[in-house]
Amino acid sequence: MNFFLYNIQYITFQLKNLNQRFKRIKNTIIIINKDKMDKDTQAQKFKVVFLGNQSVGKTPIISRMNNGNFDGDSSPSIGVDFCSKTLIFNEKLIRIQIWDTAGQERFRSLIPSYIKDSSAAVICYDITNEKSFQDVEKWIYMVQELTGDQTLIYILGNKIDLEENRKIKMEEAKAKVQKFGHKFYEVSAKNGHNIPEFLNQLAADLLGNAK
Ligand SMILES: Nc1nc2c(ncn2[C@@H]2O[C@H](COP(=O)(O)OP(=O)(O)OP(=O)(O)O)[C@@H](O)[C@H]2O)c(=O)[nH]1
Ligand SMILES: [Mg+2]
Repeated sequence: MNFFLYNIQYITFQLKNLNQRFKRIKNTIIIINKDKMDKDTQAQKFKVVFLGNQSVGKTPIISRMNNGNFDGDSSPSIGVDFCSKTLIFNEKLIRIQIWDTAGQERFRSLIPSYIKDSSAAVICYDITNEKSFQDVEKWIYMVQELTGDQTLIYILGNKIDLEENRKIKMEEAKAKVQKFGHKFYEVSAKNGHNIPEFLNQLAADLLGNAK
């Protein structure tokens, strides 16, 4: 038995222990240290693409999801970046490949091929920036044109730590998003608000959709 399988058995054992002790391990995410993962993991893999106008905070949201940090000095993305996150959800191993696209217009032509390939698209806007919210609709149409109903779509309103500068009311955003039937979260990459909840939902939906 190789080292990786041994690790999984050990983790499963620990999960069962936790289950007995806290009786609430189901539907919670446990992050696995990526360095300890074998490359030939049995994890189910899903591609997720992040979309949205420039400066809405896509890269900081991804960093917060990935390593729990916030870098206040992040610079605009160039092209498309990639990272991978492995986690356990409901005792299942899941690997999410995250594509971080650049919001600047000059990189737009790169984006469609990443959308076509993805199980989920996360469309972000900035609650302090009206244009970024208006453009959410364009992003939704772009995904739908390319994939029909094949791709799960999530809408994230970022920067809710800047409540005093809010331009988009939560009710307004909810109404618009519900019209399209997508899931919606207000988050903050800066203080981490609602990021675990979003990640939990994403993992549940991806596994729920997996055949
Ligand atoms: N206060 C606050 N600032 C944030 C938050 N998320 C991002 N920012 C800031 O918003 C600015 C823009 O962030 P970027 O990383 O350029 O956003 P992006 O969407 O990745 O932009 P592109 O890569 O150009 O598409 C940076 O100064 C971030 O520090 C947040 O949750 N709260
Ligand atoms: Mg970026």
